[in-house]
Amino acid sequence: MAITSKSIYEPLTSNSAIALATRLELFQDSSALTSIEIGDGKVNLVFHIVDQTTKKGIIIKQALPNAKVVSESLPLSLKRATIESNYLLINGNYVSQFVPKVHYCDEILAVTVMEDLSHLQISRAGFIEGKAYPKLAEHIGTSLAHTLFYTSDFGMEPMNKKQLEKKFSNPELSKIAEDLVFTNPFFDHHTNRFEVELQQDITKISGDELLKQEVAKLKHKFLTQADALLHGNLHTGSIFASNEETKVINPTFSFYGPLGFDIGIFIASLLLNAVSRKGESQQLPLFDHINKTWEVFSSTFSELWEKDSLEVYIHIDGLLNNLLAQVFEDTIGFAGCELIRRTIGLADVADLDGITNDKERLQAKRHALELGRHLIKNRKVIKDTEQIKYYFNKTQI
Ligand code: SR1
Repeated sequence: MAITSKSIYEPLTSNSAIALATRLELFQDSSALTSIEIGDGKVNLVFHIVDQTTKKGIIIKQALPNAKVVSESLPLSLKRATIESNYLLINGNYVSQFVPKVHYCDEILAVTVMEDLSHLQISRAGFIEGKAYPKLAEHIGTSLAHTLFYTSDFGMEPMNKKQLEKKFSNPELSKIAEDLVFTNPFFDHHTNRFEVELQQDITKISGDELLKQEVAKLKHKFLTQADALLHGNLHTGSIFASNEETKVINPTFSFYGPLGFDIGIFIASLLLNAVSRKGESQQLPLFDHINKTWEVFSSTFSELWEKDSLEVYIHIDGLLNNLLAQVFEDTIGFAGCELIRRTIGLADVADLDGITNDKERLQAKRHALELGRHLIKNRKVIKDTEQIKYYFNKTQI
């Protein structure tokens, strides 16, 4: 569809968003279109365009310039919109059922026009409400296995993979993760945010040299190990779901990184919800999700390895098992870092900060911090997801 892009960037308005939807001929009749801006107004503009006759909708997402997060010194480039579009387009080739359909993208306008997912709910909110999402783990495990396999050297010609890696170079957004996931929470950094009652728990973390040595190793993997195309921010706030459907969104942090990072962030999200729940019966469904996610990921990745691997060494005994064992170890370590940073770092999660009872909230946060420490330090001896539950129970405050 030949749509002449603007020659310069300009923020959309509700009217110009409707005009864009009209030019794209995404609706039979544009006369009944309405547009509501539903974004945060700081980092992105998000327009929900609906045909009031058919009730059909689309989303138009536009990156805002000079969006600043973490500190004024770290502006986010408009390129993040292109990273997002390209991740969704690539995943549309591998697992179209698990990403929103992209109708149009425009690099100059920093715009992605995509499928309306209003019939789904952000899974973090659903988990907090106690929803089960019976198919979520299978969907995420399947999605990750395909994306990570087919964008790695195992499933993509190394020359092509190196080209794709360059296309997904995302230094500003990667820097945010380097700082917020792997650095600031382990030092007394001004961006950390926590209740004063947790000061002793935080001093225990920043004073734990052995812990920081292990976090440094995980950070180095994050910085240097360009295994496959990651979503880069796969927490439950980036996943729309229902009992039947799962759609991964907001891949603005996408880049080439270690195979275990996305899985670790997702598992940490499930654990953060589990620590917020009282009683084993409430917590068990999250461990079922964790078990299922790893089971589906590892079995699907193994099937793709046997079916489509380009690597001549694939039939060497033990290579795949060794790789999956290392990915699992890294997954546990990354999950531990995410547990700590979501508890005391800049970017909190509603699972914990939505607990209104002060005593219960602090108890859940102490549990998350202790569990995070134990997962990082014991990741080499944790050999299956059942052992995650052992450390969860061991660190229950
Ligand atoms: C202000 S950006 C901070 C965090 O929010 C996003 O969800 C990413 O996880 C990032 O670390």
